[in-house]
Amino acid sequence: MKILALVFALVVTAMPAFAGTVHPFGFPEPATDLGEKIDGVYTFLFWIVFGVFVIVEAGLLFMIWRFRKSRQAKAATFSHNTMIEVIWTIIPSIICLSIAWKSYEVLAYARTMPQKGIQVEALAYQFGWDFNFPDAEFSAPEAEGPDPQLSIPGKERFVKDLVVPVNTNIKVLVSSKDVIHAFYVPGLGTKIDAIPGRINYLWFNAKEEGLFVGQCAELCGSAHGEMFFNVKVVSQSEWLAWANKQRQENDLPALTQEKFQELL
Ligand SMILES: [Cu+2]
Repeated sequence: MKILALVFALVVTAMPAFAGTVHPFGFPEPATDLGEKIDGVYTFLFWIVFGVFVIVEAGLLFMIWRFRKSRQAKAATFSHNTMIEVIWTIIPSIICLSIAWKSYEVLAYARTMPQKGIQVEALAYQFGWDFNFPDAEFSAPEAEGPDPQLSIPGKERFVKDLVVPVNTNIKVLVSSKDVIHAFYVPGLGTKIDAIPGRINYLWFNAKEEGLFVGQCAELCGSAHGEMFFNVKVVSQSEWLAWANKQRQENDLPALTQEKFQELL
């Protein structure tokens, strides 16, 4: 009991330490419907696990107390009970089926590419990313300077920005030039492997403007931990201006508003 009280006291005294930290319990607020749906699966699973935990632990504690030695408890000798076996088959089956239902619903949503949207090719290599916009005929430029968010004292990081318009379907085709990498942007709820010789895909539609840090999430070599990129979500007019700046450098005419609408 003393140990339990000590653990409880430690937990309670540690609580204020979490105050003000970034999401001590749970995930950052996702900026896409996809991220919200994925969090929904997590929450659903959490409450099932929590319920099972409470029931099992309460049962265990009750058994320890009820059949303790000082009560001269005697072990039962029966080996089968049809009713209990039926119950412990049916309940877990229902739980597994409901988890599968909920998961496949989100999987189907994530894996169904929308008809319309801006197409992006994300090509991973050791150790960086190329982002091409095949329909708009340009590629994302190299970083202009060290990234203010990801650079640390003594280490400047040059991070490429994938700039995309807000409230727009972004259809990303993902592949790799060498080994297996992964396109992972936690704030947008997107993650998929980049496999050489194969084209994987995902899509997202960011609901708010902002900077979302992405990273390679497949151990790919010595600088795997440096494979950052940013997804910069901007307004549609800002994106058009940015796209036209890149097109101008390729000696291409500026995209008109009509042409832009066609891309969406
Ligand atoms: Cu990588």
